[in-house]
Amino acid sequence: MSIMFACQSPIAAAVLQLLLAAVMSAQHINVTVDDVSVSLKDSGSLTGEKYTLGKLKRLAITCRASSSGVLSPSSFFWRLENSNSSATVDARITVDTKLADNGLSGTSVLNINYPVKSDITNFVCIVNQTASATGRFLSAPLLTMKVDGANEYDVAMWPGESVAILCLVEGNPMGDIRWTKSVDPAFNLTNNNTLYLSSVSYEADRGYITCASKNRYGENTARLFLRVKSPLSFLTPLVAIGCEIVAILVIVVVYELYNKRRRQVVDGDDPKSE
Ligand SMILES: *[C@@H]1O[C@H](CO)[C@@H](O)[C@H](O)[C@H]1NC(C)=O
Ligand SMILES: *[C@@H]1O[C@H](CO)[C@@H](O)[C@H](O)[C@H]1NC(C)=O
Ligand SMILES: *[C@@H]1O[C@H](CO)[C@@H](O)[C@H](O)[C@H]1NC(C)=O
Ligand SMILES: *[C@@H]1O[C@H](CO)[C@@H](O)[C@H](O)[C@H]1NC(C)=O
Ligand SMILES: CC(=O)N[C@H]1CO[C@H](CO)[C@@H](O)[C@@H]1O
Repeated sequence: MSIMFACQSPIAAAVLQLLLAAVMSAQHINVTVDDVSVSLKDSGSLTGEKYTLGKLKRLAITCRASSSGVLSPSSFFWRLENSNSSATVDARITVDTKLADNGLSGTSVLNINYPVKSDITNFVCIVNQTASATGRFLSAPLLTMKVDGANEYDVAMWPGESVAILCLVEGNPMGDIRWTKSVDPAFNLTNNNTLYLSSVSYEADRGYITCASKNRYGENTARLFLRVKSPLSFLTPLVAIGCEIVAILVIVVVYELYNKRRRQVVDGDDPKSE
């Protein structure tokens, strides 16, 4: 009966078709998202590690949806994982959605200009609230070493002191943590983000401390130099002060001898004449 009605009235037929399309698109949406891998560039520092994503001017995550019904640009919605608001609230992020001529499929590209560390998260593409897929900004781990909350590349310590070195890892996926000491190849601590060294010594601890992390997108390391002072190093300033005292004494004695000699010449060999 409805088919008959549709055939008799073109307007009614069009309405029916749209309703049907809406129902079908809700049932048959197929979303795929391209994984994008990001390789991080070392900014070139020697000690300590600074990683910048800045060399990548733009990152694109693509969400493809196909449907048995009609899609529109507003069918696509992007958000960050753990957030309900649109990803495009961030001015660096734009979305470019293109639909096929028949409206049955579409591609929505999320563009991130000048990616920053906080972009290392999952972006979620939702199509008409019925299908969603996660576009992952995947990266090799980023590492930062901290001592007492500060980024450190060089830590000076006296023998006997203790230190807790924290290695922060950011990555997607996360990655492991491995610690090494340049002075002790047998040293092995894994999967603990804190390296605690109690009562450090010049022989056993002075050198580079490195933390490394690897995932399937790559490996990065961060290191700091643990400058344990030599137990004898307090002597150095004492020796320097001693040398200065000797030098001053020598100058004073030489000057006195010279003066005495000059007076002897002037006064005619009579030092008691003062
Ligand atoms: C639906 O998604 C699958 C991957 O899950 C893909 O292989 C297939 O080509 C997609 N179908 C269409 C019509 O795009
Ligand atoms: C997102 O919205 C849902 C309900 O719509 C709410 O339960 C949830 O707490 C919200 N999450 C965030 C991170 O705002
Ligand atoms: C370090 O220890 C872990 C387990 O604790 C082990 O899997 C790994 O092979 C060890 N590495 C070295 C170099 O000894
Ligand atoms: C990590 O190392 C710290 C300091 O040595 C230690 O107190 C802690 O128990 C370790 N944690 C794990 C999970 O091994
Ligand atoms: C909930 C939601 O996002 N619905 C959208 C589904 O797609 C139509 C266009 O086809 C949009 O107008 C709706 O806003």
